[in-house]
Amino acid sequence: MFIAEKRLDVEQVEICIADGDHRKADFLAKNPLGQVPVLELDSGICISESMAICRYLEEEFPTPNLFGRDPEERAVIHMWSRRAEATLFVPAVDYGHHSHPLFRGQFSQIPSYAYLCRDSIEKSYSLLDSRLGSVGFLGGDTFSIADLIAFCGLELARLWQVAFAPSLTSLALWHRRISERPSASMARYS
Ligand SMILES: N[C@@H](CCC(=O)N[C@@H](CS)C(=O)NCC(=O)O)C(=O)O
Repeated sequence: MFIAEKRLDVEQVEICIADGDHRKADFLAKNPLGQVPVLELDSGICISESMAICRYLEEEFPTPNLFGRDPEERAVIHMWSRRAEATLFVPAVDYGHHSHPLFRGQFSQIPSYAYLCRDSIEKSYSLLDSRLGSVGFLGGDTFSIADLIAFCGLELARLWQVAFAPSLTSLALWHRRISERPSASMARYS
């Protein structure tokens, strides 16, 4: 989604996790953690960790700006990015891992932890709704990495059937607006 927002033409190589491509020696040489995504530079350096990749691309290709244009804007965007990640994105990942039959063989599922994750997601929806009652985007007046993280977290939560309540009208309007961005097709599950 970040690459699409930047309108960059980046060669993509698919790694099939179901076939275990991410555990093969050639991929582990690029990322010893055996996880996607990895950005392989022309220099041969491999960058993994999504936020490290996004920050690198932001510096190399500053327009459109997605991390903030001055210290104040950068701080506000960082604050909302961290909130979106900690209260929505990570709990959405963990909720799936600890509740969905798909992951039963892979994780020692802890139902009480899944419950806490669900609670965090629902509280996050309210937090975001109240923020979006006074601004168009989480970081202020333009789309930023904070919206991207929140949107991806929300889409993942929706995949696990943890939808937001229709009464959260500011969140619903924001969600519709972000869904209409061409880049959103990269993050939507439904
Ligand atoms: N902290 C990493 C997490 C990456 C991650 O969890 N990747 C998942 C797919 S979205 C993966 O490769 N899972 C395979 C595995 O962990 O075996 C990041 O932000 O990029």
